[in-house]
Amino acid sequence: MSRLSNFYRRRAPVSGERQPAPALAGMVGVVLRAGLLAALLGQAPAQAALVKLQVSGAQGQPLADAVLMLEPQGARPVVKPLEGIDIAQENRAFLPLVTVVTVGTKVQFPNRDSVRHHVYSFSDARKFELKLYVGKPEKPVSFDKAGVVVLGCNIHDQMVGWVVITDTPWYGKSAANGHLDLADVPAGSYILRTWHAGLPPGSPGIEQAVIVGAAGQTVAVKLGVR
Ligand SMILES: [Cu+2]
Repeated sequence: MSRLSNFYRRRAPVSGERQPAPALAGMVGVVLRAGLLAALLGQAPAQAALVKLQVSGAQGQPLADAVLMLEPQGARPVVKPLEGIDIAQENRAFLPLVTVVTVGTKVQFPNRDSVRHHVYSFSDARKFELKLYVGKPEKPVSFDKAGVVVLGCNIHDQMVGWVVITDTPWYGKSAANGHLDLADVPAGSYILRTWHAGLPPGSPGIEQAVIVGAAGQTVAVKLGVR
């Protein structure tokens, strides 16, 4: 609703500006022709919609840093690895605390502290260790399998972080208000998987079925996280 009203506000003619109507009419024509072409070729028109997600905890409080992944029930499109992803160590903590990447992404672990860290994971999705280092380790760590990786440091027991690896292109992290928008989601049937650091250790996330229509979808996710 707010997007629509913004759209009209932006397009409202001011004195001297030409009316946008002919350009809009032209765009509608192009969209209709694209749909007709797809129908003639026997394909469903690629309708992509906005999915609005809201994550809350046991007391109804908004949950930040939940990872939401919309997994298609049918064929899954190939995902591209992300570029330039860093998980830093700063003030003896992982930054960011929670990172979500696509399968095949290589992550650098720069140490921005003056003390040495020794980053490791014992998780099935990716076991590794970066032995005592300062600055940038020689090689990035490649995350090639979907799942959840718990990061730790051999020197500082209190350090903990998470990497969630996904093989769907529709994913993200909830904001401080628990909200996440996923854009350009094709209409269809999905499993929405939601993971949060407050779920029991080893949890792959909570699943719920979601149908996305041409007009999009709004989904509330409730986790038993306090
Ligand atoms: Cu450390």
